[in-house]
Amino acid sequence: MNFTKLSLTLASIAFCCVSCDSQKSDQATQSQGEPEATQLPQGPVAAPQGMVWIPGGTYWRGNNDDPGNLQIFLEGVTDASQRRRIAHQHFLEERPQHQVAVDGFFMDATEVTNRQFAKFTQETGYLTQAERGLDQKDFPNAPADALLPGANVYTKPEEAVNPRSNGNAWRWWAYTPGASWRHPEGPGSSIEDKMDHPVVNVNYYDAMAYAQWAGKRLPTEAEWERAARGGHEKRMYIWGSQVKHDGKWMANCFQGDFPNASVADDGFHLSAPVKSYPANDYGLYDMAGNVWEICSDYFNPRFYEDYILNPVKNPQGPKEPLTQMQSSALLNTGTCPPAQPGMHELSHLRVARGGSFLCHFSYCLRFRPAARHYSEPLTPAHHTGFRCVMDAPKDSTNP
Ligand SMILES: [Ca+2]
Ligand SMILES: [Ca+2]
Repeated sequence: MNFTKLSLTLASIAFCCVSCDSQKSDQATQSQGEPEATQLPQGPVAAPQGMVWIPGGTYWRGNNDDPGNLQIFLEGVTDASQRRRIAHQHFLEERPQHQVAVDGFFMDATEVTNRQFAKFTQETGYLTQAERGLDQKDFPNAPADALLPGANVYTKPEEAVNPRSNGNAWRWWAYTPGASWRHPEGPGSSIEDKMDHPVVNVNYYDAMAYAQWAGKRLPTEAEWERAARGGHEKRMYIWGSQVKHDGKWMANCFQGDFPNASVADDGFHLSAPVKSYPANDYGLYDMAGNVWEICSDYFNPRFYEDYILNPVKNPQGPKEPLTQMQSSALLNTGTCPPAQPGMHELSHLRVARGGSFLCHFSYCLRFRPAARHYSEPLTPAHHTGFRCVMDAPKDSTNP
């Protein structure tokens, strides 16, 4: 990988959206919704501590419809062909909606928290990608300061930007040496008062290491969406058809002028403690928003178009990885350039689901169960974490 590519990748941490500090504001807060255990689906054996049972079955995955913000992307665009292109590509990665079947499994009720991740590192001495930095041997053309330990941190733009204008994408991200799960916003920040917040600034390999230690695994994206929907077919949002429910925010996302000014009508500028919002009908918290959740699949924005030609139960995702440049080309042109020789596995995109505290209705409207995006292992980010799943015992009857 040459420096140009590394710079591009480091500068272009995927996703969306924003904030300021993660102190709870004095704005409206959500009531907590502790589901009654007796109302939740029952698995073949008792659920491990902190996990809930996700029943297997066939469900509708994906979404064919405008989630409600297409008109915002079309504002000021008069050229008919450009309007058609924008409409076609609007959340194209979620189409076509199709049926998919998965077996039942146990899933963490919450995102993995700093408290849980700290126990893992205390017992194993594990250092995350963001703490280790990059190896010059893997990126021989990169300057030393591009290899420093660190992560991508949301940084409020100095001048207001329109995120939908060409050239503005990701201008609210800064590669921040010293940022890690222990220092979410960089040197000087800490998790001292955030032990029940989701761990962030971790990548796919960090998540895999934690899962192995915990005797669990990462979910496939088919499992993740099955779980997020809570048994409700074809809903735009976990809680229904509207972005808010009964006038309340049901997830930690971004309100205000994205990415320039957060007002935190939902109570939080950055991450929130897990369980700050109501659970879904499977007893899962924060499947919408708070932090993105890394899944086990490689990411391909056109994967569903291939999958429907050869559907299988318990799909594991694409066989071949894509880099960010390949994924963008595939999404924009429908063709995928060949992989660059020597691209490191840290450049292989993995699926991320659920959106984050930086997702705004006008831009990255991805705190929806069908929404798909990616996490690049090379660039851990402070709006991305994960949760784990566990299979039912092999000798049990999978209900
Ligand atoms: Ca928020
Ligand atoms: Ca989440």
